[in-house]
Amino acid sequence: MIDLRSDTLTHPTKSMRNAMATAEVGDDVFQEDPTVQKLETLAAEKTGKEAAVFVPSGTMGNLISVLSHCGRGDEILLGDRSHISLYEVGGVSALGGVHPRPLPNNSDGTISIELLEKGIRHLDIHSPPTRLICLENTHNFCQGSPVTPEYMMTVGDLAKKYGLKIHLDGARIFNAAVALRIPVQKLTEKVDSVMFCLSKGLSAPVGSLVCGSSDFIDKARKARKMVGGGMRQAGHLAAAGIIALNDLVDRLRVDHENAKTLASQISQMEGIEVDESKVKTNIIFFKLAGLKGETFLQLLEKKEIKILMTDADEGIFRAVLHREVSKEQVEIVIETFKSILDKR
Ligand code: TLP
Repeated sequence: MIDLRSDTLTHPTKSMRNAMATAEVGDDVFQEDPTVQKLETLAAEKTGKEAAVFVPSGTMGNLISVLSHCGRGDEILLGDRSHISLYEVGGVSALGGVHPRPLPNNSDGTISIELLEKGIRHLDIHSPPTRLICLENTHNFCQGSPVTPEYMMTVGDLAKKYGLKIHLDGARIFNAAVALRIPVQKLTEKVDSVMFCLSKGLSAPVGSLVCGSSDFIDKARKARKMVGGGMRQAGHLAAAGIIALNDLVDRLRVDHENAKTLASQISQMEGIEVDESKVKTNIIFFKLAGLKGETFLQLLEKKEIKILMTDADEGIFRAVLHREVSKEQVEIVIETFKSILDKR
């Protein structure tokens, strides 16, 4: 099976499995797991922050970050196509009493600075106080766009001017850094907190990190406990994360190259609409015309290929490249697309 539904489908590497089996562990709720501590130190170093906390998922990482920045009734500004807004079960409002104010995302994953500034509430008896701006990089549902350090800087200046905090959903921040050929710190410098995932293109089986100041991470650690994310001998999982950060970041470049090849080939096929120039990391969105989405999925599955249909009405699909899809398999996918579309 060539599974392009997500990079979350990657399995741990052999060296991860070995490291997991032999990890030195302790009770992490007592902060006595040396392997978790090693991972947290490494994550803080990579993102240029004082401290980090290991969490089971990106969703929990985003949630506890928002809970730690905001109180009930506070408002956050975020993109209308952001993962927090679309795919996290409304956790920030359901569990945190935080009011999300979605602003339109541009196709490159940014939100216009003018709209952000207009979105900040004035002191008014009717308005919830704006507390936090949430950004996403790479921006999953904006073609996996890497958002530039210049944009991050500009939002940083805006937040400073109005006394707001910034949280970055950096589930795929290493994809962004690799695509932009810059160190991750250039993208995290101006944010107060950043969450990134180990369990996507970096191939670890479980886990994400939240990084920020020591005071912020103390709060986030407590919030993690509150939502049931306190783990015990989590060093078995952290061991895979250390390998992910040390050994699997540079190879993300290969996934980006494969995504470009796939996008450029399918862009030439009749019945598929894809903006090849927007494909800069490992995520491709495309629109299919003249064939029912369900039928396309079934025909692909017969050939042992899986992709994700993200909008059945509009015929929008997502394909994500990752470590377990080789260059040769990309060629198979291209040929299969061709033969299905030719037979329409
Ligand atoms: N994204 C998943 C699905 O939930 C859509 C995927 O297959 O892409 N932020 C971003 C930008 C994400 O893409 C995801 C996962 C998360 C947060 C949540 O991470 P997890 O799945 O670990 O809770």
